[in-house]
Amino acid sequence: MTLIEGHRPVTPDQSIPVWDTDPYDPAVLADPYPWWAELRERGEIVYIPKWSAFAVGRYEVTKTTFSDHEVFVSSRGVGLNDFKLGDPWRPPSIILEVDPPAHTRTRKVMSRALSPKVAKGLGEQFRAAADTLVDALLERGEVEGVSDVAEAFPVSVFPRAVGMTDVHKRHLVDYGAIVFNALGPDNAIRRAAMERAPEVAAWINAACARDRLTEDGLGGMIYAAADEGEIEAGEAAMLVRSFLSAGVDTTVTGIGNALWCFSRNPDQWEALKADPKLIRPAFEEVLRLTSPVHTFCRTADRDTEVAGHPIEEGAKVLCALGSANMDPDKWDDPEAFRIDRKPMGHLAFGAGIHGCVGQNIARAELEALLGAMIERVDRIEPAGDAIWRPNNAVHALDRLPLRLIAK
Ligand code: HEM
Ligand code: OVM
Repeated sequence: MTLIEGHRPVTPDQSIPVWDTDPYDPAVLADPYPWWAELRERGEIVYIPKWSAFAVGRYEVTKTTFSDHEVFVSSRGVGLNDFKLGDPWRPPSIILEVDPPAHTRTRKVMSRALSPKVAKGLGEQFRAAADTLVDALLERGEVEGVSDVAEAFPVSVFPRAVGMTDVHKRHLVDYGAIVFNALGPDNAIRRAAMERAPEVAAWINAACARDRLTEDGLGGMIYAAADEGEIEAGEAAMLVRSFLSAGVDTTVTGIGNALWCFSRNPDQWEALKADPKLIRPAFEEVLRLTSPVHTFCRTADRDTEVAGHPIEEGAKVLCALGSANMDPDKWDDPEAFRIDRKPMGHLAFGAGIHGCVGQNIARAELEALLGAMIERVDRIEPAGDAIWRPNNAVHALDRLPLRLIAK
């Protein structure tokens, strides 16, 4: 058997179905729904020889495995590569890629900076920016949903919220895609991302320095925690890096996917215009149905069991969050986009101690944008085919031509 760096061959227990497939095949990544259905069909857990990894995709087992942080650790990486077997491409995140007690300390600082109260305050700025953007879009009528809306909005508000004084929009969007592609195996997609990584990562790392940030933004709050002695100055820079890793491409994807949902379900747009209270549940439904982050992995730190099947120490388990969000045993008519569903317990923001610490900010961005849109946009129509962009961990559009018709 060949040794792939960051992987080691595993002999799965006989009770575990072996599936000769590649979850990171570009065709699967571009349209993961049939693959997810087969994953759920095949069992509670499957073994994928191509990457010496296990995979789960039914709702209950995915949630349980993903949130069992004592056995299924994050410190060995939340991608396919085991940090114990090969060095990660960048210094690990000190919130995402650590376990308690290290995690508890950094998480506290990040939770404070991204609290509901902070998000509420930012919401007003977000809404003003959204009003301006939507007016400009309507002047044009035909727009490219990904670049003109999904990318344009977060880069117009998030760097300012962080307090960045110098904004390279392209690097900010691309860094997220690189970080998420790096979670996959050494395939063509990851290699293409890694080619651009040195230049983009160098810019990002430099942008995390204290003297590149204002005092009154999210970044300033992290450095204030360093002044208080809660964390080291070097750790502050690393936590700002986490904002820039997780805070842009995710919301870009969430917005793109929301526009895709509404442009393909005009009755749901009508329902949203008729009842602004549905904005929040509508975004949760977008997240459930499209899962912007489709996969994160965990590593078994000791011999254990998944749904009664033994697996050994060092086993990587690919947790298909997107699949859990489509499990018909959990969701009634899962393929339907219904903005009044209120999909409590969806896994698009993860679950457990690592559950998305930025979710209040993400919701505030979407609330501002959809709020501005329902006041101005009568119809959102497809103006061409939607094209998905394969990414090893993100389920995102590459292109979404749209026609926006003003009220
Ligand atoms: C964690 C998804 C927006 C910052 C996570 C996790 C998921 C996720 C699934 C769990 C990772 C794990 O358990 O291994 C999303 C989605 C977003 C979004 C779908 C938008 C729609 C944001 C934003 C920020 C952010 C806007 C920053 C402002 C983080 C951080 C973590 C995280 C720092 C690590 C938390 C920890 O390990 O304790 N996100 N995220 N995210 N997210 Fe988000
Ligand atoms: C980080 C981070 C957090 C969440 C997601 C992510 C893989 C990165 O702390 O760097 O993207």
